Amino acid sequence: MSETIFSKIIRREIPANIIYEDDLAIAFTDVNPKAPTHILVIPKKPIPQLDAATEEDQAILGHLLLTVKKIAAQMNLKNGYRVVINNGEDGGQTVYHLHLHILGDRQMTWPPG
Ligand code: DGP
Repeated sequence: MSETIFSKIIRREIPANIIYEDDLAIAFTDVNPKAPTHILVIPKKPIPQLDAATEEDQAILGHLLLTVKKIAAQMNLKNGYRVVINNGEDGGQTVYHLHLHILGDRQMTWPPG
């Protein structure tokens, strides 16, 4: 399994603005925000990317989406928000620990760049 900067955030070895945590997931603000609200939701299990998830991870993947919804309510994103998973090189993934971006508090455009 992979070891990235996000594993260090989970272990509190480097600082992060952690806004949510439970047994399976943790969420913190993105260090390089692309919207006024930009949060990363990650599993504590270091799944490197969506492509590496297996049937065994089904409950974790579902949990991550429900956690997104909970955090959106916590952050008062009443007008909507965007959820993004960058997978692999063409997807623009830079940190190989699965993460869901929550972007909010501005109007998103489509298609994304
Ligand atoms: P992605 O391109 O989908 O792999 O996004 C990785 C995101 O992680 C990127 O938006 C910046 C963020 N990031 C990278 N290193 C750190 C860090 O040390 N702390 C925090 N809070 N965010 C980080």
